Amino acid sequence: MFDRKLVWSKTFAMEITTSVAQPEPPQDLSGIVGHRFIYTYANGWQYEMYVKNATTIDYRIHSGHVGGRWVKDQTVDLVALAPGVFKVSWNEPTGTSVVVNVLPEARVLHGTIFFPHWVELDGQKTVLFQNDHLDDMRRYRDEGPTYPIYVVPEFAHITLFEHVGADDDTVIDTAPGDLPAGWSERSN
Ligand code: FER
Repeated sequence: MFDRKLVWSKTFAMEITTSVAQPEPPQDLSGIVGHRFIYTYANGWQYEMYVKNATTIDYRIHSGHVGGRWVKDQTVDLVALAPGVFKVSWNEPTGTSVVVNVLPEARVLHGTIFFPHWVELDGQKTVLFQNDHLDDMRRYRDEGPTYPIYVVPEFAHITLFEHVGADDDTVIDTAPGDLPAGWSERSN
């Protein structure tokens, strides 16, 4: 069972174990690698992320400004900030940058998306299976306009969190719009 007090003490009340010489806390990523999660941001946007391994995610965007977009094999930086507290950061070929903090046990997520201005103006250009259009995305990125950046910081509730195993290309292999009706509403 989820022991809130234990998680609180391990997360916030633990003694200082880092130093300038050793700033990195213990890196146990087993609570997020090989997991799929679906979450809905406070603005209503629904996302699905699969942490394929310690450096790679696949994802689908079920609704929102760029709903329908999906991506495989995006390289990310993934770290543990504390036991059960994870941070995923990356930059897309479109120029969009994303930082997502994930607390699976608490079902809390906070994402900050930094969209280039061209994605704010015409997000539909990015609504596709990005892997088949990487050169187009890089060209749009380089054409801009980049500024002003559209910053979207939002909390989300994690509605589904499940272990599906690492490095499985079948976890996310279908466009968001081609899934059975209500597929992303499955929760646990
Ligand atoms: C997320 C927020 C944004 C996320 C992905 C994005 C997989 C990607 C945005 C984009 O490239 O348009 O929580 O999780």
